[in-house]
Amino acid sequence: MDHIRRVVVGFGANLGDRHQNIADALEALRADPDIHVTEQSPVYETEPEGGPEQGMYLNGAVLLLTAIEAADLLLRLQGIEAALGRTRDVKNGPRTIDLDILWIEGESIQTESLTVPHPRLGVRAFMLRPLLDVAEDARDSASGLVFSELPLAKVKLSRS
Ligand code: PH2
Ligand code: MG
Ligand code: MG
Repeated sequence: MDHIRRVVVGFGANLGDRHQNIADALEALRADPDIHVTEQSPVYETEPEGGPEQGMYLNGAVLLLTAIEAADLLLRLQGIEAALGRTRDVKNGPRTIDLDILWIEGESIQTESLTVPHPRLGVRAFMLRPLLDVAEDARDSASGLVFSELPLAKVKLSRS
């Protein structure tokens, strides 16, 4: 446990009852006593990017206040994914629920299991738009890059 800071977690679903999977995942996050969910972006319907041919995604993000360390948070997110039936067979393939750490205020992390900010934040509107919805002022602490100044920040997504 360190200090409390803002964290943005992105969610995505394109298998089963997508809205229900997202609702269940967010409920599990809220049930964690070490995590305070303070904002939620709209839910957007987005074209799948990468991977095999697959169905449309629902994507969004939540803002958390938490003191738990990134590696611990990642394990908790993976626990929620597993509890909701997430399997990992096809890279970038369809999934019941995907929970990704998009940004942690003031932190820059590169380990084998985790890169923060998310390495594709600048090239995927379905991550960047929801991030800015809940943390408009977010910046990359290593480079100083202000995410709202990225070209992709102007892209409009359709709400589900
Ligand atoms: N996630 C992927 C691969 N492709 N496409 C969309 N639209 N949304 C996603 O969340 C997504 C994706 C792998 O994590
Ligand atoms: Mg993931
Ligand atoms: Mg992902």
